[in-house]
Amino acid sequence: MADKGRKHHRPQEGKKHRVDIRRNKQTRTRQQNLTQDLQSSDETVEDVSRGERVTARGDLSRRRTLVGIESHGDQLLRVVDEAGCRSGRVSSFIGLHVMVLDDADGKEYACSIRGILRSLARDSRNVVVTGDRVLFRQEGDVSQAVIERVEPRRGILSRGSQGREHVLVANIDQVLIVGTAADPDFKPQLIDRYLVSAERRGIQPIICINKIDLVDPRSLLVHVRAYGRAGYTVVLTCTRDGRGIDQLRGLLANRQTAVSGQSGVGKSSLLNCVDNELGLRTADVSDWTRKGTHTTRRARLVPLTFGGWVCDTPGIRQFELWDISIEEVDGYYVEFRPFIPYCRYQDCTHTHEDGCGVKEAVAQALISESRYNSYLRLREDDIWTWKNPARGHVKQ
Ligand SMILES: Nc1nc2c(ncn2[C@@H]2O[C@H](COP(=O)(O)OP(=O)(O)O)[C@@H](O)[C@H]2O)c(=O)[nH]1
Ligand SMILES: [Mg+2]
Ligand SMILES: [Zn+2]
Repeated sequence: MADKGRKHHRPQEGKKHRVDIRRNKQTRTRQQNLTQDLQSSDETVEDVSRGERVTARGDLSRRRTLVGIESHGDQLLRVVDEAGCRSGRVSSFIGLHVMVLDDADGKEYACSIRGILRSLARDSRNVVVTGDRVLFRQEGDVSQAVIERVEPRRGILSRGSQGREHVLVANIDQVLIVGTAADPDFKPQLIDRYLVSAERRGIQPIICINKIDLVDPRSLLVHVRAYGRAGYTVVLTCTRDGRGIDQLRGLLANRQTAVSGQSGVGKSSLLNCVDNELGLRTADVSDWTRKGTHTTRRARLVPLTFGGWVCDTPGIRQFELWDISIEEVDGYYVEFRPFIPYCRYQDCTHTHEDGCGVKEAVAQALISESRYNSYLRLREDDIWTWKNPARGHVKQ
């Protein structure tokens, strides 16, 4: 069997690597070793697919500690010997390294990924993602470590890319949808797109309308009421005079939050206000000009000093409604739901039909006009065209 692989994983060789590491040239050595580890990990995948002999061999199994595979929903998980493993959370990606924040000592470890994990993932881009809970093992006495296992995910934000799911961040409790009262203009239909996306994923949304210093806040009341009646939490904020910041801080404390919203709405400014230790860059001009490259940037977790995490999610334009069809959108306008059963036609679109329960509810002011209008606009949006190339031009 895997002669090549076995040779590569001879324990002596592994030991030699470790001895090679000198503190004075730590960075350089570490980089080489990580690259090497990524290569050898890939060969481990072959070893495993060829049978169990790898685990049966004492020396090898001690190094590889492969015990088995278990399935959890649609995820395949690796069962590892937890002795010697540490638990942590993936905070970011730097080059080839996955940065993992250790639960116990709060330090960040640059990790590589055990090759077998790649063959367990349905998609190579989703092997390890920001927010993942992982078990990792330190190898040698430097801060070189390997991720051994990725825990089951919940609360995922993802986007579609060529018909496949690309997970942006895992294990979030809620999504903060940031819009503006002005500059750029207040766009309820955009907020509603994010809401539909959050509802689709079963993630609790919080709506934040920032820059209220630029308008008379009373002009927002009709919208705030509509969201409130639909059951959403709305917070009005201003980073200039601090209105709403305490309330926002309370909503973020001890929770893991993905922050969504167009560039320029004040996401970074808001986060700096709720936690002035963060020092995030704001009004980054390159954020505007590099729109195209946003999609390749990975999400980064930022710990809050008062507990909890936030994550600025890039690639937001693309991920919004990629896995939702126009026919199911009405169900994600949560306050429409009670009235849909009263529609005469089962496939009612609530636009032109007679005997429509939703339109009736709008007429009786049981559903707000602003939300209903945003529903109509969403249906007319060209996102449905690029989602279904057959219907027209494919838009990136
Ligand atoms: N008038 C006003 N401007 C704000 C407010 N919050 C942020 N800004 C400005 O909006 C611009 C974009 O802010 P930034 O935090 O970089 O937005 P991001 O792209 O969403 O992270 C900056 O020029 C900020 O100074 C606010 O409450 N009121
Ligand atoms: Mg920003
Ligand atoms: Zn209807």
